[in-house]
Parts: sequence; structure tokens; C-alpha cells
Amino acid sequence: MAFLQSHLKAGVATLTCIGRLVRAMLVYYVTEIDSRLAAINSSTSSVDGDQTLVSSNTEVTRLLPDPSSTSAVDDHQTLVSNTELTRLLPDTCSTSSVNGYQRLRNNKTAVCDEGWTVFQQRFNGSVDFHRTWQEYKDGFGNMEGEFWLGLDKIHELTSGQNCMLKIKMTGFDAATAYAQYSSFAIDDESDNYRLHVSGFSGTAGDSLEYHNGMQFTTKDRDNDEYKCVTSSNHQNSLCDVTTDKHPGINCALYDGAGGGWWYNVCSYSKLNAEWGRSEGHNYNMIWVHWKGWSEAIKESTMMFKCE
Ligand SMILES: [Ca+2]
Repeated sequence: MAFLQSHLKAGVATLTCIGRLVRAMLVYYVTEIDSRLAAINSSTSSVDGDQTLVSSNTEVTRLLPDPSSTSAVDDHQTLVSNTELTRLLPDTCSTSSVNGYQRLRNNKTAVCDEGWTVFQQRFNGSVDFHRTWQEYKDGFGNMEGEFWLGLDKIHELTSGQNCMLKIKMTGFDAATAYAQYSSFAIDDESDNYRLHVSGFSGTAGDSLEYHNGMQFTTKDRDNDEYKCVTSSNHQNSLCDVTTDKHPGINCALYDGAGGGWWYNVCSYSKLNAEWGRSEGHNYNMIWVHWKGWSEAIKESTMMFKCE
């Protein structure tokens, strides 16, 4: 009897030991699987669902595992090269879901807004827009703040395509409005970036129609229609009414620092004018059909989308 009891105890002890071992192994594997899944989920993968789109190669590269040690994946980890990442970037804003600064496939950058390419952005007056012809041609400012993309780039990115224009505005009273045009193009420098715009829709009223067909004017290059032949300009000391050759008053210098624009005689809109609350009639950023001549626009975003 004692012999049997002894063997039974030994058998139970053995089974208990095996059970503990199996349990320990299971705990180990479950923990390992959990940690691997966590590592994979927090690193790079093709995620269905909450994929965060990262805007720069630097940021994407930073997220990749170190090739030598930190990957939780033993076999199928793909280390993605910068070239491959660049290939995955969008061609233009129209295929980007990013709102804001976006690196493009061609290694250039853009500021996107719901699929539109932003070419003018103002909201706090931190950048001076009373610039020269060359500066409006090349672009200026900070793409993560206030900026003008540049007339050459606007022409290059829109020419030969069917493009739309959208302008979003906010007043100093926080009211918002927009103007959209189903057709938008500007000529190249040989025709002084002449504006072609039509097909208005929106809530701000059409203060750009008056500027359709106009060439671009800056403080140092007067291509506006306010010429000496304009009757009210005959008294201006710049004009010689016998020849009418002089360009007369420069609209970019008329009623304050107007900034570059497609002035006529002179403007129903000028969104590149001096930023600030209105300092008088036609002085700051205006969009006459929405806020009149004397109430300034606080924020503007001008953008195009092409197909
Ligand atoms: Ca003029």
C-alpha cells in the first residue's frame, strides 16, 4: 500500500510539474505574440483604417526600424528606401489627402487644401506683400505661413490644363466667404501674366470679373489700365496729354501699398494689398462685392485645381 501511495504521489508531482511547464510556455508565447503585434502595429505597415499620412520623407524615414536591431519582425521586414518613399508621394495636391505642407513626387513641395494647390496665403500680416516684379515672378514668403507661390510657377502648373480657381476669405469679424471660378489661367511673362478667369460661383460676390483680361502690375512695373488717356488721370503730373504714352498712375501705388495684382482702373479686389484693419477707402485687402471699399479682409487663401 505504502509503495502504491508513494508512486501515486510521485506521479502527481510529475504531472503538476509538466502542467506548470506547459503553462509557463503558453504565457511566454502569448506575451511574445502580443509584443510582436504591438511592435508591428507601431511601426511601418500597410494599415487598413487609421493610416496617418506623413508629410515628409524625413518623418517617414524616422519611423522605419533600424535595419540592424530594432525590428520586431524576423523575416519579412521590408526596409523602404527614400526613392521608394518618394515614388509613393502624390503628383499634385489633387491626389493628396494632406491639408497643409506636402512634399510631392517630383521632389518639390506644395501647400494643399482639400485637393487644391494654394498659391497665396495671408492671415496675420507677417510677410510684406508690397514687392517688386521679380519677387512676384519668383515667389516669396514662407510656405508654412504667409506666401505668394510665384507667377512663373502658377503659369507652369496650370498651363495646358483645365483649371479652376478658388478664393477663401475671412473678415476681421470672423465671417467667411468664398469665390470660385470654373476656368482659370494666366499667360506667361511675355504677356505680363495676363489673367483669364470666368464661371463665378460662391458667397463672396464676383470682384474678380473686373480684372479678367488684365496684365499683372507691381510697384515697379505699371501694366494697368489707369493710363494717361483715362480722363480722370489727365491732370496727373506724370501725364503728357499730347502723347498719352506714359502709363500714368500705378494702381499698385494708389490708395496705399497695393501689392501686385491684375489691376484695371484700378480694382474691385486686391488681396495682395497691405495687411491690416482698414485704414481708409481702397487701402487694405479688399473684395468689394463682399465687404465694400473700406472694410478689410483679414485672411485669404487663393488656390487652383486642374484636370
Ligand atoms: Ca497706370
